[in-house]
Amino acid sequence: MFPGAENRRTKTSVPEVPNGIALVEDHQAPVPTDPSLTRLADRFAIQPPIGPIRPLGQGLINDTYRLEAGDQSYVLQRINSRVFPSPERIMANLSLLARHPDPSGAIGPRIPRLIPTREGESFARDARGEVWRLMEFIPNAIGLSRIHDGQQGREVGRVLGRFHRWVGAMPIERFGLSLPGFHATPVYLKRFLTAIENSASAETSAGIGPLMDFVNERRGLAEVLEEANRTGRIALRVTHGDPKLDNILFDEDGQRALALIDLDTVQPGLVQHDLGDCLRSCCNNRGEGDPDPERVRFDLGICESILSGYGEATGGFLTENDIACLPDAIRLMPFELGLRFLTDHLEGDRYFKVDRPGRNLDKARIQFALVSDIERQSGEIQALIGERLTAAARRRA
Ligand code: GN1
Ligand code: MG
Repeated sequence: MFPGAENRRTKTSVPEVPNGIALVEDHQAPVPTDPSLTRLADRFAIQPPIGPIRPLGQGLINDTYRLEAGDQSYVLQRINSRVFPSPERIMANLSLLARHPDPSGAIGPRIPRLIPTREGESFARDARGEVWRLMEFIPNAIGLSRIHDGQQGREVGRVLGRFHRWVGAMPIERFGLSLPGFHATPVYLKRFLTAIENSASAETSAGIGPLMDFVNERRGLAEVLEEANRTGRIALRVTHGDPKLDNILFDEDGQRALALIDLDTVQPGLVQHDLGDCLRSCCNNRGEGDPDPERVRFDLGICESILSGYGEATGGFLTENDIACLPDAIRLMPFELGLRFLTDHLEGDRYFKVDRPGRNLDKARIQFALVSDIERQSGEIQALIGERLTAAARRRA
């Protein structure tokens, strides 16, 4: 068991719940269902009567609800149109996944099934033009608020590896860009520099100075993956885009990873983004929302277990160049997310949902602290990659 993971079910302040992604809302008094939500849900091909509809999860972009209808549970979601320019493209990518079931049934992890509208469309628009879709709620599954032991870490690695192998066999040219520039770190860097220029000096001085220095010292990092792709060292592949821990569902014992959810950002990208992002999320065992950057650690034990699960599931899938870019990717993803949180703070919290002013700033500090801890342990991380991935790739080759 990893340090700090004791008493997993009793000590966590937010309990793990089915499809749970930490359902804080479940512990509040039930809120009467908004009738407009019920009318929306009724446009999809489900068995009435439609029961209660409650907020679900902690996503930072879309609005997500759980609803009961007939004897089934569903996930109703409004896609944030300020973030995703073309819901049609998301849906087209999702139908490509649905049309390429894994022939052996053993490789592809489960993904939520889409429920069409009564007219057979994959989504519905409300009166304001907002896009809504309905998915199955995967039963008997839980979300974990943290990784507690090596078994869970290996499962995370395996499920991501199985996903990559599965989508890796699909024709990448048929996947559209559902979120263009999603991991274009140099563009995020430019936008950050502009936001700094535009923000009032009082705000810039209020604790932002050291963060600006932190970013300035690492400007070169922003380019590394794009450069490796531009020069042909690493290729685009179909990626998940957002494989953070919240988006991996486990069985009720927390022993096996069953499903990958939140597939809006499935698109051509770099597997390094996915691996880096998954490690960024899972190896920071205090979570993105911890208030204290001093306590942030990149947990090597979790990293090792995830890499070993990924290596087992993928064997020789990654090339030696792919693997050589991973240490940079592991530093890059928390750097990128920190930049995104900080920029959003400077721009007035317009992108990520926040529960209070200053939240994005605190979250940026946590991501940057993670970058620093990764840098402190770069030798060990490099060694783990060698043991768990390079060796596996050579055995397969
Ligand atoms: C956002 O909405 P959600 O919570 O699935 C974001 C990810 C970040 C993540 C950090 C489309 O994901 O890139 O890594 O927050 N998604 C988008 O928690 O920007
Ligand atoms: Mg997401």
